[in-house]
Amino acid sequence: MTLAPKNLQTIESHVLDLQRLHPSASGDFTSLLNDISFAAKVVSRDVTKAGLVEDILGSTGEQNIQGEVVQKLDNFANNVFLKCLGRRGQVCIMGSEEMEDPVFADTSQGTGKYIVVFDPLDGSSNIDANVSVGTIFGIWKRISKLAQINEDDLLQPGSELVASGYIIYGSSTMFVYTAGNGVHGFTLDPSIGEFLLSHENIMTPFGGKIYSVNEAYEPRWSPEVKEVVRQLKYGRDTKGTTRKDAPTEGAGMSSRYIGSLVADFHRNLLYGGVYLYPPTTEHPRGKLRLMCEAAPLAMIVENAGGYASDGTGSILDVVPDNLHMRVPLYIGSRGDVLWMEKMISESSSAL
Ligand code: AHM
Ligand code: MG
Repeated sequence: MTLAPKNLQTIESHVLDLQRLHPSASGDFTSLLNDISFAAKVVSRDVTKAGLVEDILGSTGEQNIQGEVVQKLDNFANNVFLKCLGRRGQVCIMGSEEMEDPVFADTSQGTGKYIVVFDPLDGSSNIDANVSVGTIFGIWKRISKLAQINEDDLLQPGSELVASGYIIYGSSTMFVYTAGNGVHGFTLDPSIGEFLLSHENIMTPFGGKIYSVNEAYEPRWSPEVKEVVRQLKYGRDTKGTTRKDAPTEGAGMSSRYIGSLVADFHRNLLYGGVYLYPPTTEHPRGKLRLMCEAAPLAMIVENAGGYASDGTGSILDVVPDNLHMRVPLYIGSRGDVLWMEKMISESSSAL
């Protein structure tokens, strides 16, 4: 018996197919995605052998702009992406969760058409315990002339993203991206060093059975968030009335929380479900960052049929006021997120 190989399309050829749909395309976008996939392979190689290499685990002893402990691998991944992105001058600005200020890149060899914002290693507080971590990226287009690039080019809402994606360094390494033409997942085959198409056109269920939230923060939530999570859990409100307008009416959901956004998001995208990081007394505007976490994942989820909200409206409509702006995040199955948004905005407006 001969075994037929599964789909052997690489991410590079997938992006090239996309480029062919736009005959006037310069190839800048294709080469930028190639740069990202190359950086992802380098990070994957080092994350997966982290426990074996001396002096790579643990923290650097420093804090980032968010006041969070910087892991050595955060720094490493950040440097890899900075080095690899825009090698042909396609990128004019790079922003990273790990750097206070954006980097204005050398565009002398190219068009400087794109802005890339990324979280090089999300969930890195889990890394020493071998839990899945990830990279998240968003790509916007410059709006000003090359010689006049300014903050407006960087601070664009998610609705202006031209592409976004994430890489999950898990039991296998996966690259998931969208350029507005569906969401496609590629699994790294380490024996040939290529990301191969494994999940074509991912669609997320309208309603899910999983909710993901750090429930230990319950005492620090607003009453409306407490009520939302209660109804996700029990399928009914405090008076025993069945959860209304919900895709999974009447049934309580199950809970899964890794504490690694990419991993929680990826699982819920495939199985259906919601991830939420609501405001807490510690983080009244939410903990997660709009530009390098919430907006790129919002583009992914919307292209997979889901939805992302800040509790009042679409994440994609939120205009950043700075590179590190935080937002509350409710993301995943469309029906469930719309229901949460309605619950939260109705009770807030009743106050
Ligand atoms: P990070 O970018 O510094 O890793 O922080 C983001 C992470 C997410 O991956 C995760 O979902 C969340 O923070 C967990 O936060 P908490 O420990 O407060 O539940
Ligand atoms: Mg992060």
